Amino acid sequence: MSSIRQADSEIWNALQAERGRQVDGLELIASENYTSAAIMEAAGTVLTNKYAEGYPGRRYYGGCENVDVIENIARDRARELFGAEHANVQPHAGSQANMAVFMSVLKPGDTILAMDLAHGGHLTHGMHLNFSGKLYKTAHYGVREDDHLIDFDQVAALAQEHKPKLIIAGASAYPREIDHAKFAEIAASVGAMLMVDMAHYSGLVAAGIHNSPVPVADFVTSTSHKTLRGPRSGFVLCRSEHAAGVDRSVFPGIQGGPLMHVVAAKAICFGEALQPDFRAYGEQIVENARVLAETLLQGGLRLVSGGTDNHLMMCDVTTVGLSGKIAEHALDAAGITVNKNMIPYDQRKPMDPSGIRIGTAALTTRGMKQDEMKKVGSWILNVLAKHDDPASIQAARAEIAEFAGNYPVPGIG
Ligand code: DSN
Repeated sequence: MSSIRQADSEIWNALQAERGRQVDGLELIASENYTSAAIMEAAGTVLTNKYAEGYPGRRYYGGCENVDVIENIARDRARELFGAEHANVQPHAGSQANMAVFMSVLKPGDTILAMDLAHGGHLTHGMHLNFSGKLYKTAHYGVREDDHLIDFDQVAALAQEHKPKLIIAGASAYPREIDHAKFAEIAASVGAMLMVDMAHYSGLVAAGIHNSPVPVADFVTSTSHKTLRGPRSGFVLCRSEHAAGVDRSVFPGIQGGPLMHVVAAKAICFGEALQPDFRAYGEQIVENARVLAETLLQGGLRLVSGGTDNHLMMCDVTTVGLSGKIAEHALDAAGITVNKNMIPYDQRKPMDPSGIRIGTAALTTRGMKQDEMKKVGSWILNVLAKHDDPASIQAARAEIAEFAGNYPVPGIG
């Protein structure tokens, strides 16, 4: 890092400030985590210098003998970890993984059926401003108003009505385990293919805690940086019959040269997730979320679906007289990072919704357990209660920085 300091003080200063933010604060964004030192190092290696368009053994550039070894290891580990017939580890991110699947099986104007963004879905699941909503006709299912669980009667009815070519399961803001087999049954009943976007919970699938979509879905996509704890990137798993289509779709369909430094980092991530201790990490994420959710419920927050059985919870902060935006800002000022989020049937607008989304993966990586979650929950409740009292917020920030200092961030300290 000293070369950055010498070469570019502006970037160095911002990096140092970010390092301090990550060490001193409580990271509760449900889609974030801390990579191991090895993964972070891999992302900063000589591999960033190498072009490798194509696939191992079939490249459009010379000098690919070493990156071939790396990509083959990444693919093999991804297949082993998730029990998949085929893996493509080149997508730069989750959006590209989803786009690659769409491009391999859909034509513009085809219909997809996916979860509504306002109920917990993702932008690439047919949101009208996203490429997915512009290129394809989209029908959206949601959760029931009374219990906030996926409304499978609605999914089945919409599938019958719209006869989608592709059904998408998976969500960015859904606090419950998803029944992939049920989605597969509905897809089969209307002759649709099934894609599961497991980006948020792929670490829980790898740990054997969340049911795996791989045996029942035609395609499974994921990012690698959320509960899976790898570098910021994506990948696609699929059945052998779809392998050539997905590969062609990633390259040359939507991407040029893969980011080989990130592919190496993904290989290390898959290797780490194959180790026996990854299961304990996954179990602790879920247990931490359960305890944090209980603490927040006891403190008067309403939780979407009444709790959680994965790594995240959706809190309705209007029950304590706040909006999501005000809650996010107050928590940020105290060193607690969350994101404001729409909750199902929200009456407010996306830029100032009723909810905040909270996840426990990153704090679990720092070694925090149930007792720590009770403390974190109390800080959240106190900061929300004193959101307009700068002295209280500053006092909480100091306490949190001292507390957080006891839990090292891998690769940072
Ligand atoms: N934007 C991510 C999230 O925060 O959930 C999903 O890709």
